[in-house]
Amino acid sequence: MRKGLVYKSTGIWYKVKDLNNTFFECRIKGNFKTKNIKSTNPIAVGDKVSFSLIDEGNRKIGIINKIFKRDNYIIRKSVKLSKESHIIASNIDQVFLFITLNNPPTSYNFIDRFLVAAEAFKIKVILIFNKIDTYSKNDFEDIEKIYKTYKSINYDCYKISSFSIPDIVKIKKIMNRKVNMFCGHSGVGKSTLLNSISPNLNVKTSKISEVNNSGKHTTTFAEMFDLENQIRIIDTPGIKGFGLVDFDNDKLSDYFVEFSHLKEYCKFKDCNHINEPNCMVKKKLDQKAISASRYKSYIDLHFESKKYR
Ligand SMILES: Nc1nc2c(ncn2[C@@H]2O[C@H](COP(=O)(O)OP(=O)(O)OP(=O)(O)O)[C@@H](O)[C@H]2O)c(=O)[nH]1
Ligand SMILES: [Mg+2]
Ligand SMILES: [Zn+2]
Repeated sequence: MRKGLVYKSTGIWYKVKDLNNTFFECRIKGNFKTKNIKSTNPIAVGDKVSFSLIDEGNRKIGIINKIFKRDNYIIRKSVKLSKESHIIASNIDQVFLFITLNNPPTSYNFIDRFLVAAEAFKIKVILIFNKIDTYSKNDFEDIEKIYKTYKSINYDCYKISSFSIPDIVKIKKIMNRKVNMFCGHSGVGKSTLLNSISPNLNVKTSKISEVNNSGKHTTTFAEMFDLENQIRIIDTPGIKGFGLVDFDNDKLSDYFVEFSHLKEYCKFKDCNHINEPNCMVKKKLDQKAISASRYKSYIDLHFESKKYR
């Protein structure tokens, strides 16, 4: 029996590195199930597993027989009503959420959904405003607005170009000795930044479509890479929608970090911050101390989770 870490999963085979740094191609038995989590993929990148080797023709492959408990994971549904959920990666130290203004567009709603999913596991999210070299003066003002929304509620935010050496050096520094995950829509530049950080990887990238400013889903499977300084990066396929999975509506306001400490000043302990009198969140919203876009995302998610559960 060997222990290993999953570097890539196609749903059919898994690339697993054992404790001696040897990679094995692994499979799972048909009846393999993970407890309590309904996901389309029983095993995800970042999972710690054990496996035994068997002969297949003239080579050895692994059969995964156990998955160790996940510290955390990022899970999503592709569409709101879907029952199928997908674990993108597990056992992550921090996530880099890539945001672009219009090449492709990234909405507040998408960002906030992602932040809620990560906050549910207290996974640190770093917001990367990429492609800063492409913006006009007006674009830049718009991106500055989004940047300030998140900077002011204490998320780490960086405005970068994936082609700027000082930016690459800066980002690489905060990745040292960590498992870093790249997320965002297709075409935001996740694989490009990975190549900039580690040019010998030569990961595939492609231009976004000029017709509709959207990416071409170039990366098709999440994959982890080992870099110098014990940096691990998980590059992931672009995601369109981010449907929340298994989240507790009562906890939603805790996952909006700037709301969570206001709750104790609301009149009602179980205040939903919607129609209740003497609600501190609403008061701060009126005073513009809470951003309207964040509150709108909160309302959207609140009613969505009530409706679909
Ligand atoms: N000008 C400019 N272009 C960039 C930057 N980052 C990425 N790009 C370009 O954006 C396009 C898409 O980049 P990818 O790295 O393939 O995007 P991705 O996020 O990996 O996309 P998927 O794999 O489809 O999810 C490529 O043409 C890159 O050259 C940047 O900072 N500035
Ligand atoms: Mg990619
Ligand atoms: Zn309230």
